[in-house]
Amino acid sequence: MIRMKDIIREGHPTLRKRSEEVQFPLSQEDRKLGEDLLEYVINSQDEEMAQKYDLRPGVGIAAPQINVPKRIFALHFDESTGENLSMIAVNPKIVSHSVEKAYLTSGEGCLSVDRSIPGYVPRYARVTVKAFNLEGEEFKMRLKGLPAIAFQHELDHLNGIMFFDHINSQNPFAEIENATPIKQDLGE
Ligand code: 4LI
Ligand code: NI
Repeated sequence: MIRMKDIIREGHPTLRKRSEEVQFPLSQEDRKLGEDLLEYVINSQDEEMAQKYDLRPGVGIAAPQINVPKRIFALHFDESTGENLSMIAVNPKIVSHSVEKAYLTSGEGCLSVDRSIPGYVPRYARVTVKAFNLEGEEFKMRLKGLPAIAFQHELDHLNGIMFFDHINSQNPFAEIENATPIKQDLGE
């Protein structure tokens, strides 16, 4: 089971590396990695589990965040987030995206960042993505809203990019052209 002590924090060099593609068929180890990542996000959203094991809540976590530089991440949204999506994405990619952008009005948080970094993080409003599941089957889907933002946040981790790299350093709350603000209440 992944705990907060297993999650590396900003400043660790692995968070700045490009992670390696995963080869199929998946090794037992890679399969376990994917399952553990999904288990973390599910448990972290369960108040009892989160308290008991001191897990910070998240909707996404990527393998490099536990110091494994492989192209795998997990996302989980349940009814309480107003979405219903759970995935383990292996070798994920964005195949196309909207011109329109979107951003969370409350900014973004990251399990590898222990401080709150204010500012708008511009993302594509809609993305069409492709990835493989643990069985090695390719899937394709269209995402919008928070799932689209989270997918881009986690894909960035596989490329050594942190969310704050995207924040306007002159003015963190500068208006973003052609963007929809997303007011998201999570956690209740
Ligand atoms: C409890 C139970 C307010 C502040 C609002 C909590 C279940 C911030 C938002 C959650 C913010 C759940 C989240 C992300 C933000 C803020 C991630 C709470 C889990 C809110 C997820 C990857 C950015 C994703 C919306 C600095 C660890 N998650 N909030 N950003 N929630 N959560 N991100 N932003 N301001 N990060 O953090 O999983 S994309 Cl679901
Ligand atoms: Ni993150």
